Amino acid sequence: YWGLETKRIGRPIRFFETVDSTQKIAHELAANGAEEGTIVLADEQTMGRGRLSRGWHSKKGKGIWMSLIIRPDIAVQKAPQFTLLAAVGVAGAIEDVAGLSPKIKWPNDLLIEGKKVCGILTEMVSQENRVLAIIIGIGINVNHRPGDFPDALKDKATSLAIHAGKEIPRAKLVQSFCLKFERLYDTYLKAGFLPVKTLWETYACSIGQRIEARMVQGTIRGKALGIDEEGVLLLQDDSGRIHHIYSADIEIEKD
Ligand code: BT5
Repeated sequence: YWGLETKRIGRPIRFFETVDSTQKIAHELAANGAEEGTIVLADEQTMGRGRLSRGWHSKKGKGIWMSLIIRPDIAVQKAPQFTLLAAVGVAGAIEDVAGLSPKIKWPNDLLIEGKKVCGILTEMVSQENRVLAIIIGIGINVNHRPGDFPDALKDKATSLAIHAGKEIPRAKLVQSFCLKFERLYDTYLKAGFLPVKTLWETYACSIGQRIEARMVQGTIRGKALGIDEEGVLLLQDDSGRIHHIYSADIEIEKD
């Protein structure tokens, strides 16, 4: 029905018209033994969430609101790498299906012309430092027109249709994402994060630039040097000191 060419990813896809959050449902399924590759997909979310209990605007019929369950046997510290892996998968699917060139802003945003078109939320269930399940929430603004966004998002959000000048078939995007993600994931399981990192770098927009990293502990300004072999952001402040950033909101400074 979904026309998938994958072996595991998107098998099955559990589709709902309206849910509070696909992330919440995926957590429940994962706790009840859902198999790796299961996707929860919804046409509308009434309580879509971002990081740090922020909201995610998920208008009915306009986007892809989905959560993917995977079960790699890895240490918990590696789980954030899946935000980067998923971002590469989404970027590739957008190129293929919409013919657009999105940029990835570390760690979890995809941008088109500086505006957010996709956000990713990676959460996990673990036991004794090992991952039991990773739940990757992905929100892609697909067929919104400018007026479909609430006022608070008008200046910072965009959709694929706005840039492509036409509606984009959502099922094709899901298919393409599943295939790309499965290939990346297989590569990751065989060869580790390095090949994913190399691909990620071809899409990255914040590297080499002056940025501001806002964290719970405070803000650091400096130059983004790149990511290390674990996916951690390296930020050099004006005194030359290099900070390892595990999670933050990044603002690219305009010159
Ligand atoms: C994210 O958080 O970007 C992660 C978003 C993950 C959403 C997916 S949808 C399927 C799954 N189920 C869920 O419930 N969630 C996941 P963060 O980096 O914290 O960004 C959140 C911020 O992005 C908000 O505070 C807004 O400023 C902005 N925002 C909200 N909705 C948006 C939208 N549709 N498009 C662009 N920006 C948005």
